[in-house]
Amino acid sequence: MANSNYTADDIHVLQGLEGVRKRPAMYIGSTNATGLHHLVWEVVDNAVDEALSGYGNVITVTIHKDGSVSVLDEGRGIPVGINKETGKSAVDLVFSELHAGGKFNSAVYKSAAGLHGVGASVTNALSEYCDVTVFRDGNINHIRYENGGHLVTPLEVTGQTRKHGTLVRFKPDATIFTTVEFKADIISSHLQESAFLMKGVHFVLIDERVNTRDEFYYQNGLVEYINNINMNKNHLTPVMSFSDVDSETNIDVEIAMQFCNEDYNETTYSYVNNVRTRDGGTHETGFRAGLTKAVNDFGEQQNILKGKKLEGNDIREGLTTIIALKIPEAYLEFEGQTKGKLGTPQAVTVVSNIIYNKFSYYLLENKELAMRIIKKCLDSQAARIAARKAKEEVRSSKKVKQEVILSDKLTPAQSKDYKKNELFIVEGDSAGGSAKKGRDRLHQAILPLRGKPLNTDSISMDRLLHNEEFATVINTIGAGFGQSFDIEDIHYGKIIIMTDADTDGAHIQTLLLTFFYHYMRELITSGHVYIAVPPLYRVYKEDKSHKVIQRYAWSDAELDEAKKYVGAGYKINRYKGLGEMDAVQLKETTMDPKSRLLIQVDIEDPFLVERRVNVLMGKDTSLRKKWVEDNVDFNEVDTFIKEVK
Ligand code: TSJ
Repeated sequence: MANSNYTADDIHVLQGLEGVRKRPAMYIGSTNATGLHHLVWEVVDNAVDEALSGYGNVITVTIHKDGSVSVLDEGRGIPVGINKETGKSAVDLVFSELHAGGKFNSAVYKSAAGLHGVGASVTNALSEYCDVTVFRDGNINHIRYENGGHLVTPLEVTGQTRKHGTLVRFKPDATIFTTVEFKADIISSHLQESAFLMKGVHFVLIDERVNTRDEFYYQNGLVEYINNINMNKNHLTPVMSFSDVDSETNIDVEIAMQFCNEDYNETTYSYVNNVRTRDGGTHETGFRAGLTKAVNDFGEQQNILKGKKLEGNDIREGLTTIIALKIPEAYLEFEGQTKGKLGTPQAVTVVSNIIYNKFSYYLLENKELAMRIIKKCLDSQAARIAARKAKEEVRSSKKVKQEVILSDKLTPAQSKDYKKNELFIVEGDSAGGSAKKGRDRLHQAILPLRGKPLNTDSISMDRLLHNEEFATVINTIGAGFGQSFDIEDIHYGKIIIMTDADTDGAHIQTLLLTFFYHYMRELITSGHVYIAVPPLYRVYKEDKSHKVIQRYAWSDAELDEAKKYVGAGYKINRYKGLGEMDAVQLKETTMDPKSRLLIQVDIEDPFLVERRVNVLMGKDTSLRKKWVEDNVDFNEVDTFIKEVK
């Protein structure tokens, strides 16, 4: 528990906020939509820490009409006492000194804010205003900053109250960010993730712009997390959950997992002290070791393995796992550039022993279920061995690799230098025609799609293979799919999805991405999938000698620039679809590597992707319609997608 002998002197004064404004990306990663939302996480994380220490179980985030966000908790309230060294109040230090917050947080398990957080002062530094109200010891205390953290209303008691807690409201500085529009979807996803990890805490999101209120509260934490991820899947087992605390290190382990049919992927999310470890680490290593041993030992005891040990991969096919650890500060170690990987060596044995002991017991207690799991593992093993054998035969027989029969819809590239080749999957035949004419014949191939592709989120393999459109995509890419997908065999270095910049186009993108996500996940994770971004406008005029002056624009801001560049007497084409561009225009704006805009698809946030796949692709169509209406905005780079190339 947090010690309450806190004195304001414990805060060490670090440095001012000017540096944050000079180099915002150093503190929040970027100044795009992702960076913008970081401002919210910095504040929310502090409220979450207070709840983790056992104070307050409701956290309310409100998006206001003026573009500000407020966060309210029901904790003890940030201390307001004066620090002798600086003469400043503790709350003032939290907002005016870098990293001040973590310095006086003495919780046993250092969590979100204390671990990698940069602190609420960064949010203050990047805000137009930041208004703080602390309800504490019967008083309402208020302090306010404006213009990047300048104190405008010093701390004062403005009234009496019986409440306790902290309310922080801030408005991001529009001169710093490329967008200052908060997305309810992104905030909601973050709050839901926190709610899954902190059972018993209510997370409320109010969006005053559209008058909505969502609440996330889970009594069964990780079990409900898995139910949520797997809601559209065919379940082989119920969600199984295991937890224990290691007596030597006090490392607290919670694991929930579920096997699904017709899913060839392994999905694992791991957390340490409520912070996602996106690059895994020692806890995941321990989990894999313990799981593999438990299943093999059980199989051997039951005499069903026939001497062939199961590999980890055979076991984890179709398995979804959440691993959540709480590690005391003394044992905490992180690795990697972004500190996303757990390094704590003790976590290997701790997690491995817990999953081995508990899951072994579970298998013995649930024999019928255990047999179903083993059967699935044996099926995966058989498929893996068959695939390996087939490959070796192809290699050893020295036969020239059989040419795949390519669809007549495909306009292939001439080069056999696969890494340099690009496959454009194009919406509609007419755009396909222009793309065919405008392409670089040597390295660019065109595959037009007719209509909407099939939603592959909840269909059987068999139906997938009977779908001509996807069968063609699989064949063209040339590396198999599902279990037998092999990234080494892909025939294109870049797979580029090219659709109209409208809702239908967005839907087609999502359908294709869902397909890749389920059946060729490595294609996405290793960075081979891109989305082409066609321009929204062409501004042009002919000068006296009939020479055309023109410029394309991808946003309204660029449109203004383009008008200035072309000068008086300009005309504007507003492109509603790819079909409105001729081959030359399509080439120079969207296909030519020298001038096009591509976005690389990156699952940086698998949680968000999973959630979107569920909402967008699931059975509930009303959810999908609402989401598309709320979120599809082509003037902005969406978060499904990252990193502009
Ligand atoms: F940091 C912040 F401004 F972003 C922020 C902090 C925002 C919000 C919404 C809440 C909080 C916050 C901080 N809520 N609760 C606290 N708790 C403390 O700062 C606190 C209170 C009492 C004691 C103590 O030892 O008596 C210690 C701490 C760290």
